[in-house]
Amino acid sequence: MLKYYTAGESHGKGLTTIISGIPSNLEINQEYINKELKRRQGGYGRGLRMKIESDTAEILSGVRYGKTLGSPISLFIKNKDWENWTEILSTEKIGKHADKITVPRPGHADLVGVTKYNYDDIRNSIERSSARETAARVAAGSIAKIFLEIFNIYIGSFVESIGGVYPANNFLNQLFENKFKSAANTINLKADKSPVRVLEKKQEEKIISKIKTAKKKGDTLGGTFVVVATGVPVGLGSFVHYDTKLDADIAHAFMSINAVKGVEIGTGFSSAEIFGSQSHDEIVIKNGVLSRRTNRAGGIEGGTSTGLPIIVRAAMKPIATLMSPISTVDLSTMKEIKARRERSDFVAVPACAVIGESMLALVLANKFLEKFGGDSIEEVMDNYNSYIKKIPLRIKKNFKSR
Ligand code: EPS
Repeated sequence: MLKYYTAGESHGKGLTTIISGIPSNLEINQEYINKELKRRQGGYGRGLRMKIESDTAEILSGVRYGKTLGSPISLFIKNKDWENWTEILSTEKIGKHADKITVPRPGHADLVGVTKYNYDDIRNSIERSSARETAARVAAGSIAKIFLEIFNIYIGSFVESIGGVYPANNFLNQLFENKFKSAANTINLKADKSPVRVLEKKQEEKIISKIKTAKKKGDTLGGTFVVVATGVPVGLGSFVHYDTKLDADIAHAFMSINAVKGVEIGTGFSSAEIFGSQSHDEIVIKNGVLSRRTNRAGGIEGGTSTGLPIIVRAAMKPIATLMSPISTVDLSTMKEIKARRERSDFVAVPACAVIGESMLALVLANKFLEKFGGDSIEEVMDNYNSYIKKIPLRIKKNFKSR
């Protein structure tokens, strides 16, 4: 239903995204998109590139007088750094080529890229595999968020840990115990105030000191982050086929974020260590309606949303560019050597959490449109309202004692 593409090299002219399938008459607030892009750029531990860029998206198509037309929406984010790379990243044939990069960094796409695409310069691998591309995803994701918010679906995130430094009171437990009753974007009110997007002051101090140590040592760190969506109606996704499952789409979307190596929904891995009676969410009646005592399933059962908050946790590996590099092989001499240093981030977990919000928004908007799809926002609203209103009546009718 909803599709998007991104294009653009890290140090090229800019990044483009085309998003299709968004219904007509959705009000688009340019400020909203730019605010999301700014959130992605933040975080203690980022490198000098973020001092050069101040990302904003130019809308090239699909919107008229502030409202979507139902046609593909294209957005362009200019790379300010391009001015310094016009020759190295020239799209034209030029007389003198930039010096070739021949030393691959372990952990980056450098070596697999030159091997697979038959490149003669590692620069060609570096450019498109760079996490700069995620700016375009956040631009697309912010359109998905604007769409979801019309239906009171909100998304928020926080950093759970960096370099193994966890909070004393993990907010995740509150989510699993089904005690969090606010809209998920309220999590951002707190997380966005922290330079590392954590929810605890003590933990923030410990993390910043750990990042300082990493920087001093010329090293990098990864971490874990949590993305939550509230207001998701019961019934997005399905159990009927492997490719209809909501959790499968979420895992795919998160795993596609640069440097993410693990994705978990609800209590995920830890549920494998306990009894079923301690794991599943009991079905109860609260105020006359069906409800759950807990939300350890993270809002998804049978590949389908349960109506409870969607809880996704993901792990990001440490950044691959090290200022005190580890060993590699120079492809021009085939001799062992230390890897190349180049300008990079030391930590990007706070940004990764913001990107996770966009990825979840894109998956949920797609599944929402699969279920309630229409050409205009009004048509989608009618479909949604009719389904939501009739759920209790249908259950009552189908199961009344005979
Ligand atoms: C990245 C390296 C750094 C990061 C970049 C991702 O860029 P540069 O090589 O220009 O210093 O800052 O991330 C971004 C530019 C961004 O917008 O997130 C890498 O190698 O992946």
